[in-house]
Amino acid sequence: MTMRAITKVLVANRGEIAVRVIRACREQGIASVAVFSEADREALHVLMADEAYPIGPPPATESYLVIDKLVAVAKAAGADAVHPGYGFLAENAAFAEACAAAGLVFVGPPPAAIRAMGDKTAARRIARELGVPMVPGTLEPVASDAEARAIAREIGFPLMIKAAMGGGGKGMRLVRQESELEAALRMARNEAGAAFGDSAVYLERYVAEPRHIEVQILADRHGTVLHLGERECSIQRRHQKLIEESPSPVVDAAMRARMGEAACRIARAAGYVNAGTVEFLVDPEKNFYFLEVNTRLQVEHPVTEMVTGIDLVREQLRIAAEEPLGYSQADIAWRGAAIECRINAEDPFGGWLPSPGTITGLRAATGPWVREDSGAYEGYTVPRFYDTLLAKLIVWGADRGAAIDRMTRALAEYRIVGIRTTIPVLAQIVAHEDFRAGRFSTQFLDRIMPALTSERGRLRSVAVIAAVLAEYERLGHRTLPEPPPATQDAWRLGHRRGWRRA
Ligand code: MV4
Repeated sequence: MTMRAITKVLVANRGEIAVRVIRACREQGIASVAVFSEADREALHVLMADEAYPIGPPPATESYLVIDKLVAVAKAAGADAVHPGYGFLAENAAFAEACAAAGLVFVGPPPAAIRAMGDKTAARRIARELGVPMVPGTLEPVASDAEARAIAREIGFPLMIKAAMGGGGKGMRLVRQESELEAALRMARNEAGAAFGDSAVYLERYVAEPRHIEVQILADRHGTVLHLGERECSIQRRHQKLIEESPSPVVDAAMRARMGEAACRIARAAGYVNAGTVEFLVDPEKNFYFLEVNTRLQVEHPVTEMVTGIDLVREQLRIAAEEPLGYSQADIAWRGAAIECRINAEDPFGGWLPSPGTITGLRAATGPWVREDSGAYEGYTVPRFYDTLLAKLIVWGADRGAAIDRMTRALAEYRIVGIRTTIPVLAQIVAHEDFRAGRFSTQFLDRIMPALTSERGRLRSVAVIAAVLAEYERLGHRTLPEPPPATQDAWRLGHRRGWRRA
């Protein structure tokens, strides 16, 4: 049945996703090869892989992004396939081609599909052809300011200018009125040129207060294309997602079927193979609009795995080996609810600045229906050269309320000492009544952040008062008869200094 045997995979990535791929390989009896920069000698993926090879200096442009080095290591190590993870070269058609040219199976879509979906206007033309709902706007990049002005008048204001080769919010501009158009076009073109080496931009009508909901698809080499339902990804800050979940609190079975069918039709028309994601905006009236296709495994893939029971990395490897999926849409069932929190090495109360450094204490949350996908361990030093994502905490519950309760418990258990992380702000978001009610859009975090920061200020004041009282007591004066009981804190040990709350 297997037409391209995969026995050894080079993992062209680092951090938690490299660990995730190595684990899937090990479960399939596939050997794994890690690569690492000089900053990643002690990284977890290096410790976990069967073999590991150095690929150069810390900057990714001199290591994880150098196609020739990765292909050379794969060949030298005797790998027969390459998994790109997400980020770095995952959506680089030239990398997929270089792998193929070297006789390596690229664990991802065909280069032509990567290239086609990289151009957002090409993806829009496919969606238009299929009659998939889409935000009104241009199907080609705008050629001139004069053309842009004429089209903008048809679309109406406010509107969005987007980079044709962009994605993830880079090179994007909101234009509220015609007088702003020219300057915004210039800025968007400059930004797009600098970021993507292509200054082409297109126009779309602005959708206010949207939700970001995406559909996971799987496609094999034998014509089976199916969807695994949606992920709700609206809880984000500056296009960095913080919390994702599946199912979305606003999507019912009928809407899931319609969005899933639209996603599968786009995948088929694009000649898509392997795992992919079709992004939609959803307006407050629950109308969905096609946005773009991500031709990679996503950070938030675990929530889909938790509700469908399907191991997406295993399926990616089987598809790459030219095996048929072996099941159909009717076999996909969704059970319960899953939530993922991204734990980043950032200080949410200090301007969200990166917080690299040594993790002197680490106790991850565990227990029933709790999953942790991490690249960290106690004693590990988080390098300053890469994305700040340290770990993902994923929980499952029989329903959304149970999943929220479980995430609340898991976040209270999680301890990271030595560096700042996003854990406290994640706990506050999960505790928010609007989050529990499912009442939020992509604007949610910007709206509630000031309150979160002042909460921190209040806790700081409490901590200062407590410190003063403790000192008063140490000097022999009586204050409180008993220490106050732990509330949110799931640990009551407190014997080791390092485990006490900061
Ligand atoms: C939009 C939009 C409103 N109207 N397009 C941002 C990332 C990129 N993939 C698409 N994005 C948006 N496109 C139209 N026509 C609002 C956003 C947007 C957004 C989308 C998803 C998640 C978070 C977001 C935050 C701000 C704006």
